[in-house]
Amino acid sequence: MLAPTPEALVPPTKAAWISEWNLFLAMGVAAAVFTIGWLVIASVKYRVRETDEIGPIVDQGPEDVKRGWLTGAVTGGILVVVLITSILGVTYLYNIPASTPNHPSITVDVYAFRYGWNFTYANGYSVIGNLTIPANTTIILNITSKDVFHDLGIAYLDVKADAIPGQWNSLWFQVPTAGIYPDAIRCYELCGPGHAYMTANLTVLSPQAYLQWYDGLKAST
Ligand SMILES: [Cu+2]
Repeated sequence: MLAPTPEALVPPTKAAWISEWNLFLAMGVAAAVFTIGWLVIASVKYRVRETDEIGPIVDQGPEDVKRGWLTGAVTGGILVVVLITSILGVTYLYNIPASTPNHPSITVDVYAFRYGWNFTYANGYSVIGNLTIPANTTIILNITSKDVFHDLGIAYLDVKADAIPGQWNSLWFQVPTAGIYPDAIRCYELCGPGHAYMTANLTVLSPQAYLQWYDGLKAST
């Protein structure tokens, strides 16, 4: 089974991050064009000419107040749009989709340790270094640590959560394409000399193949 290119993967969580990023980029570019553009126009339009008589600075009264309100409204508008979309994006990403009979989700407990990842399934099957999941299914990872702080991240999917001893953190994702993703799961919190090698493979099967694999497992400790 060949691994598809990372670009082929646009799971919902990643799509949410991409649209958030694009919006911030668009607003940043708009703010830059507005600010730098105005700076250039103003410095040409209001430059000192030889014929100018230098006098005291004159308060322009209502004109200045109008400009002040306009600047405030533009800045405030940008901030409000960024705030609302951030709240919507974060709410979506942290709201784990409900499991339904038609779209059942799969929960796997993840125990981080120096230096590896243990994945424990609902039937008690436990494995180190490889997470097997079905494609097009909501996967929920409940993550904790057996020793120090770690951080589980899957760059292909744009998901990441801290692994903290005595605490459970959750994340969810879906992978649209079956394939094997070597070392897709990595630690993102410096945890000791073996940190760089603290990886695990992600194996994504078709839902039918996953069921077959899961049914064939014998619970191990
Ligand atoms: Cu680490």
